[in-house]
Amino acid sequence: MSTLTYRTAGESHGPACIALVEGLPAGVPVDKAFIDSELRRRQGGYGRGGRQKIETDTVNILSGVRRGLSIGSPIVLEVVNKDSRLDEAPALHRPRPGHADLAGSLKWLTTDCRPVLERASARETAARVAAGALARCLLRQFNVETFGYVLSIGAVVGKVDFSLPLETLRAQRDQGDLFKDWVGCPDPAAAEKMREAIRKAKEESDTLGGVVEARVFGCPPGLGSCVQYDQKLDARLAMAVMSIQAFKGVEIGLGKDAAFLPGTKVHDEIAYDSALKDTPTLGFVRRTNNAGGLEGGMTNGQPVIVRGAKKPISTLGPRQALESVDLNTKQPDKAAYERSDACAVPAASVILENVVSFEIARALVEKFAGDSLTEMRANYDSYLGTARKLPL
Ligand code: EPS
Repeated sequence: MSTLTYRTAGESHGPACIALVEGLPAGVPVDKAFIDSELRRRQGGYGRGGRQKIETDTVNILSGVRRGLSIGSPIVLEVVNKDSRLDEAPALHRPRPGHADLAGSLKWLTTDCRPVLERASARETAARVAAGALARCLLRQFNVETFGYVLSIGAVVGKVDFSLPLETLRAQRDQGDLFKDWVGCPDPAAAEKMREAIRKAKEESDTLGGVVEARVFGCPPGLGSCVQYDQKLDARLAMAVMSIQAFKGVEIGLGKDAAFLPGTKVHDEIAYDSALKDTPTLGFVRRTNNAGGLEGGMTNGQPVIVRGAKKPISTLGPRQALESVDLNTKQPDKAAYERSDACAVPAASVILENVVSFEIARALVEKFAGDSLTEMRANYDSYLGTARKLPL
């Protein structure tokens, strides 16, 4: 089975973050400027700390691309760390509650949390965003588009009107200065309250989490599968989202709220509109999309809706340091302080958008497998053409 995969490597203060992407068909136009713009968005957001003033993330494409087109071989993406000082970075003995410090130190039998935190750091998401943005170069060829945004920060919850055109929502989401006051929420009133909440958290040396959502438009039906647990697209999305640093929850569509409602209020009734038969819905329309575009682990032609809940950053300012224990002395002490962010929820929306996109691209490659984009497109057109003729 053809598949699209990626692995990452790199420490937060090592020389670089790396992604190795395998299975991208040949002939996909690779838009380096787009990958760079996603990396730049990931660096932004109100509440980021000092690190982003040092870094200017851009991608170096080290293999698998010739004259702007993928050639079918493994693709190595590199994002260089300017703040590279892994050997000089000091040891850390007082684990931060909520971080990987304690669990990782016990796992690797050390009292220095440094190696653990270096790999557990969310810096790794630079590689994942690069891989996701590369996968979006393929999705683009099939008119599949992902929109990620911030739904809530702390107690402030936005309300987004999805009857508005996507360009309007994107313009609203992108309001503000990326490196000063951007919060990534397409509800201007809520965005202002989010800025205020982050300002207050910073002032109090505290941190804030939030909920981010990604919607994927233009997916044909039948991506993923119901036949085996590890082929269910919702399961794969859940794993991808839960693997993002600091994420503690994931939902598809209505998510956990579906458990509190009767079936009559949850399931999306099916209608047929022949005027829409040439769209990826094949004409099967729904008034609601509580399923979040996924039924039985497969896309149903409706937009895919995925949410992730991110906990507040676990490195708290010195004034708020939480109780911990010195791993060398076993004596009580305050948790170590490392330079960090007060809020990275806006960045998390960019990470979610790209991580979700990669999983959609993986499912697309599996269904319409081909060594080249031309072959994949032929398979895609043939499938949709046949599906439109049902019953055969
Ligand atoms: C992080 C700690 C901070 C964050 C980092 C994640 O890094 P530093 O210790 O270098 O200041 O800035 O996130 C990034 C570097 C990034 O690019 O997103 C952590 O401990 O997880």
